[in-house]
Amino acid sequence: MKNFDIALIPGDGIGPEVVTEGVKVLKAIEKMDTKLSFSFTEFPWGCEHYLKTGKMMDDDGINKLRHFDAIYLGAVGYPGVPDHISLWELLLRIRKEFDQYVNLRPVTLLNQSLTPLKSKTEEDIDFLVIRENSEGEYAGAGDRLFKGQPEEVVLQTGVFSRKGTERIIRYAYEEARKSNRTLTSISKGNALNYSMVFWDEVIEEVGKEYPDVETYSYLVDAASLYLVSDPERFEVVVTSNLFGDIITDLGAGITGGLGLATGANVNPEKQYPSMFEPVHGSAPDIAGKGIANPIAAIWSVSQMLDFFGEERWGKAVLTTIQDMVKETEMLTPDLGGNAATGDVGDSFIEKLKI
Ligand code: GGG
Repeated sequence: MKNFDIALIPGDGIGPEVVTEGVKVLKAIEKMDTKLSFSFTEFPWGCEHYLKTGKMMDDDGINKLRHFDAIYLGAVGYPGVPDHISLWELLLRIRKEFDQYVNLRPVTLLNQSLTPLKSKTEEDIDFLVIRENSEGEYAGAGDRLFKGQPEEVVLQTGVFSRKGTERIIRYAYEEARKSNRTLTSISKGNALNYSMVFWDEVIEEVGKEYPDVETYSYLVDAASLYLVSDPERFEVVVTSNLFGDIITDLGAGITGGLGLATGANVNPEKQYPSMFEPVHGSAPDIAGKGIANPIAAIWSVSQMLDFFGEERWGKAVLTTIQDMVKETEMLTPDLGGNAATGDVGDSFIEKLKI
């Protein structure tokens, strides 16, 4: 019997609603597979906690999370708490403290009717974005001088270390090689004349170790155009922290929206727990209405199962997602249906099989 210990951080807004459905799926798997069990410990961290205590998480929160096999996060951010505080004091803090330097964000069209790109099919939009997740533009380095004065100056510094850049590019090359796909690097070396020139150099250097992997390199502006006009160009994509965040929202836009976008924050060496989350935020406008789409959060469960080495179940969850989104009877309003969050979760469990 294998047991996996999971820390739950449902967070804010629709976070708790969608995490409930993901946990339902894990509990259903436990019932169907006598060799697997999951235990859950919930942490009530997020904006409500901040408004009560002045902290997004406990002071010793990182130590509390350290021993778990995985962290399952819902969403962070809510009116009344500045977004940069909710992000930096919880989500980004966990990514950094646990060196979750790989962010895996699949961009896959599950049903042709969901893309605004009229001529594109499911075969045309299917790629994996590997986003650098520990430094770059999200280094948190900078300063604000002469605040509020005419001479005010604000600095936000990107940090691209050789170690950080090489390891993400190597990870992406390994993924492309393993799956026999092309690798596309997205950068901006013509304008960002230190960081992105360095990024492009590292792509070239590491690429020499992978002569079997066909490599392309695009400026982020050109890549944004191709993502809309010609998404079939992309198979495995590697890019920096900020570009990865932006490009995967664009990816969500061409595949049916953020209700279908998942992300795994991975520490590949397994020195620390990895964290699984839907890409979407807390969506305060629909929180509490019972209409949030739980599919991205359930897809995160599939990524978590793959990460645990339970690929059979990871695939079963993904196949059920694909079937449900194709059938289109039991979908939430963001995908044109009228089902409630809990009904989508219940129906998912009825369909799930290995
Ligand atoms: N699901 C987690 C969440 O609330 N994400 C919101 C967000 O703004 N994330 C930014 C990022 O992934 O860098």
